[in-house]
Amino acid sequence: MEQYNGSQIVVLEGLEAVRKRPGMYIGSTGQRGLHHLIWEILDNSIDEHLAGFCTEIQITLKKDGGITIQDNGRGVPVDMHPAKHIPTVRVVYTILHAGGKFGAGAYKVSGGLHGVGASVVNALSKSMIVEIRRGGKIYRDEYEEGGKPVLSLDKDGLLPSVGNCRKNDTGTKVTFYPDDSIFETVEFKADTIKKKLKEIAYLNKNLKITFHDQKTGETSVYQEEYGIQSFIRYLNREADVLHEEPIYIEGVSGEIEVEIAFQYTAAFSEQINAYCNRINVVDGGTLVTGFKTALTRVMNQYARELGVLKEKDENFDGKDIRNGLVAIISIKHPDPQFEGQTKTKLGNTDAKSAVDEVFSTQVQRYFDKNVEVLKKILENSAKSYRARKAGDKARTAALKQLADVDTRSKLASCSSKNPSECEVYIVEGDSAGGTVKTARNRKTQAVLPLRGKILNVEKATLEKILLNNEIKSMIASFGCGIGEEFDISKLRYDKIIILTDADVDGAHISTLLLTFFYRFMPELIMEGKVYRGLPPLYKVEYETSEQTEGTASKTKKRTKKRLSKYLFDDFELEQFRKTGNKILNLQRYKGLGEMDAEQLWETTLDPESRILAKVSISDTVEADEITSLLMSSNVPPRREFIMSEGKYANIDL
Ligand code: 0RA
Repeated sequence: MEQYNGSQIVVLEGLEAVRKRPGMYIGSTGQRGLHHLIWEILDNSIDEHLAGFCTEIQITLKKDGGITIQDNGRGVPVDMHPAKHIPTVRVVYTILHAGGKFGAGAYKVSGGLHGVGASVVNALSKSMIVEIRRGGKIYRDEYEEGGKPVLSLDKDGLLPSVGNCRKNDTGTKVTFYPDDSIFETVEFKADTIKKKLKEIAYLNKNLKITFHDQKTGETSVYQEEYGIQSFIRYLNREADVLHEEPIYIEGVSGEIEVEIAFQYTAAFSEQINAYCNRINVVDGGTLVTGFKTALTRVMNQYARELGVLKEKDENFDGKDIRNGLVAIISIKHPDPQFEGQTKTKLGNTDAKSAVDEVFSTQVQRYFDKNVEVLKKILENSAKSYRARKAGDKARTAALKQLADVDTRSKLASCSSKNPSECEVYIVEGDSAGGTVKTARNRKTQAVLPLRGKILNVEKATLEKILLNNEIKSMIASFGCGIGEEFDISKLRYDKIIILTDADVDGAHISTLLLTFFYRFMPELIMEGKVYRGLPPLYKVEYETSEQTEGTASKTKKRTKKRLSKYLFDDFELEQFRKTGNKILNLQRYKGLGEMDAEQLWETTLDPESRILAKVSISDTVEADEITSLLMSSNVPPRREFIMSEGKYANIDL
């Protein structure tokens, strides 16, 4: 007993430290930190799944604000902990840094980033209840006010069993209530949880995850028989794929397990998402290098064998081979080293060789059986290779031509040469361009009219892209180059403002432009240089009822003034109709061209009164998804996006 009391005091001091500085352990005390608590507890159950003992996890969002995470693993051990002299379960939930790592070798693989342990969750909870089924018995332990044990132990210092169950009915059930004196909010968001569970299901093949929300009565089940293969299908659901089935590869090298799924699309881009122990290593690292090296080597070998590359040809560049590729790499590593400022890059050198070895041996097995798929991919690489070769020529040609008359003449430049005060309006159509030229402030506002639709860069080769007149004009007028030669410090303008009509076509043109920027000059968007101008849809001329009432009947005609107002969408018009003002004239602008110079200045150009929407990229994976959604030849979803997109001022590409 002496022993027990002594260690318990140290334990509570540890948990108290967590309560004093929660941010150090879970990042924040806002929404993010709050949900981090769930991921912590969930991680323990997933670790049990990775160890091969858990097939099902249930998450219940309770009516009373608590949350329960239940698994059918082996159940946390309840025996006497040899070093701490309290039941092991209490060690797991009350001693800092005990989770997962205790009992050396208990887990081969553990999520290294979240791994602050279940005791941190307990420390930040008003109440936690753990129920364990193990060896035909049910055990319970309860904690209050940041991890203080509630129940007494028996004479042997163990938890008494509270009931019986079938011997093979094992598992762990944890319920906790976050402490509202620590968190800014203690309301869990079902959508946040569901999004995470979906990703977990993709990364843990066959694991069945059930989510139940007691508040709405809703139940969702997440289970992916094909794991990351289904993830690829999901990412490519709107893309033009080159082969129907995603290619799936798995294998083990030493202690490292490797899984890769990939599929080629017609898009002019590559996307590789990497995970180590289910943690998204957004900055890649050794596992990505291993994959790229192996892919380039294997595909060049095949290209030679099949005669796609002739003896005199140079090898394909890695970029040629990855053109159109969408891939997920997921490895399990016993001792991951996460590097970089944000710990999102894998550093283990053995991960590189493991991925290389597994990928190259397994992918050859696949291609030997699926020669048609191999040929399609090689043909795609060859296309990119030729485009690149032609692109080099085209680039030189394009750069030369940029100095030539035609392209530059379309740009009506501004007189100031100070980029911090200059803006360029990219305007749809020559006629609107003409009006903008008249209306603008010549000192600071340049105008670049575009003729018709710009090229869909997602569908075109680099060669075509660089020969496209509209694109050449843009590159020339921005002054900062393109692709690898891009240099934002040379940008001639502080703002690039896209000005299109307020209709479906206008929205389409602006998304084509945004795709071009996103693919070839992404820094423009990331640095917040790109905006959309929002021209009004209506001009209403009216007289206020107030005025009419307050005017003597004789003088009425003379004092009655026509007022006018610009309305930006149908909603504003509806609101205006409710004011009861008498509408004398309502004009709907079908395009920018219908506005005269003065109107255009007031509504769209004057920095004092115009409305601009800044374009931003909040999440690259999402942006890639949206871009391929917008650019695919699958029309219905594209239309839907554009139509709703047009209404909002915030464009999160
Ligand atoms: C270590 C050893 C054993 C089980 C667990 C940890 C375990 C922990 C958690 C946390 C949530 N669910 C869990 N499931 C299992 C069992 C070792 C054995 O039975 O030999």
